[in-house]
Amino acid sequence: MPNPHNLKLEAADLRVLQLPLKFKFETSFGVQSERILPLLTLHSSGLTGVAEGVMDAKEPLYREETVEGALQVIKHALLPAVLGKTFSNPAQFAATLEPFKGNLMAKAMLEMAFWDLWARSLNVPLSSLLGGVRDTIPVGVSLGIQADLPALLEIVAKHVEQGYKRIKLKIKPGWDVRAVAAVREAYPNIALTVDANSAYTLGQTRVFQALDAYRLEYIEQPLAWDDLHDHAKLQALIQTPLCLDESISSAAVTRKALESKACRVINIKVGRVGGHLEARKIHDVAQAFGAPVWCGGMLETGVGRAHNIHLSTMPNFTLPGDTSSSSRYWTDDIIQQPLEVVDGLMPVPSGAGTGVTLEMGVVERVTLQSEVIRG
Ligand code: OSB
Ligand code: MG
Repeated sequence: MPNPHNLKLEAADLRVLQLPLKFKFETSFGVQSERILPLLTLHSSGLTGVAEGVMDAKEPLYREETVEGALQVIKHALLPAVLGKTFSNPAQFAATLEPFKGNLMAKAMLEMAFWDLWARSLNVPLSSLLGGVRDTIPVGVSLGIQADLPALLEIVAKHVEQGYKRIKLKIKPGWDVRAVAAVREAYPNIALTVDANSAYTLGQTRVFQALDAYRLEYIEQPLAWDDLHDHAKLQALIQTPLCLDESISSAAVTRKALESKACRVINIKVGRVGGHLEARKIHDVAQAFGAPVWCGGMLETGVGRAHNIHLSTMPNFTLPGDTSSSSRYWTDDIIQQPLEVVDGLMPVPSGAGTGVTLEMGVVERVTLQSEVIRG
């Protein structure tokens, strides 16, 4: 065993994978039928730490980062800053990346892989190092825009029957109040939310005033990804809590969002905010404001899904997250362990680190490009 207080990063295995989704996922910004994702493995004294990136494949439609842009930053700035160096904890590791501005999804890959490596070196689950308090996490499901209302009611029925604890509907102008009204009529009592992925402006406030009638838990990211000010204006005009996703890039932004009443609920995606340390800070800021948080998803493979699960064990993750069963998304996931929801609860993997291991046969089969970089 290496000295866990001194992890020398010897090499990085950086790949790009292409994985077909079982379903077409339509949001206000586009239709996705596969994921193209970077996968990073950090090596130290025979141990590994693994993470995936959640940036857009080619077009920056969710936020600004893309896979090729991230690879550039990872290869030319982030990995050179850490490879060959020795780190004794995630704070020290994150401090090394701190001078680099933005590129939070790229940075998150390195930071998350380091946490996994560190937890494995200490032989404990990632959740215990993060301060987790649960061994199962409550989860809901995020359902894409459907062809028509019968198709929507059918897919909602299927997931309600599977026991998911909350149903989230993707909305866009023209697929909003009618869709919500139909689902609420069929299911008067389910926990229901909507996610607009920034598709509206304040000029469409009437849509959200109409949605107030349907007892939604919250409305996720109705307005522009970088506009807290208009979210605060909208929040003042409606009863339903707003939840921010795209807008929440750091604990500092979270403080401003909650102070200015731009939202009352926070969606945390560890892959979006630069890693577990920042995710935990966001969790803590929200808790101090009395605002619940939940863990969002980016259609992750089992690798990112496992990181999300460990993150979700922290105490203020009181609302169901989007980390639904791996088998919903993938015919062959890239990890060996199943990550399956039972009665709306996802078990937290109990092994060291994320508790999941790559299924290298599948990884090799779906690898588009791969490179080993040494310190
Ligand atoms: O806004 O939460 C989002 C997927 C891709 C990009 C953005 C979002 C989503 C989802 C799916 O809602 C969540 C999941 O099932 O992983
Ligand atoms: Mg969202």
